[in-house]
Amino acid sequence: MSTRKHSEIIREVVAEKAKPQLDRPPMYKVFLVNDDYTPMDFVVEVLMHFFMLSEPAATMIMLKVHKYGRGECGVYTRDIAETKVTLVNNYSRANQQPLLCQMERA
Ligand code: TYC
Repeated sequence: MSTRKHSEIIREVVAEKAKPQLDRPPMYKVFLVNDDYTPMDFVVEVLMHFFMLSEPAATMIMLKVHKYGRGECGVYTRDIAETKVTLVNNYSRANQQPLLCQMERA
């Protein structure tokens, strides 16, 4: 064994391995899926309430979903995206609507 102190060696190893915590967190896209049943007004209301969008912005996203099948509502960190998905799906079910909100890695 060398003469170096055990604590010195440990400090060196930890310093080598510890990655500076500078990475940005992974981001997730939250989007709505089209269906034939949910009223357009309900979707606009959801977009305004849960995604803090103005009525014109919410209407544009709703129409995009209606036309193309799905549309992005926002990009968030994982916890926030999961919370929005859960709140929107719970709210939709509580109001007897099949509106589907999903998330995926951005
Ligand atoms: N397609 C629905 C209708 O015609 C409207 C709608 C838009 C539903 C977006 C879901 O995510 C959705 N009433």
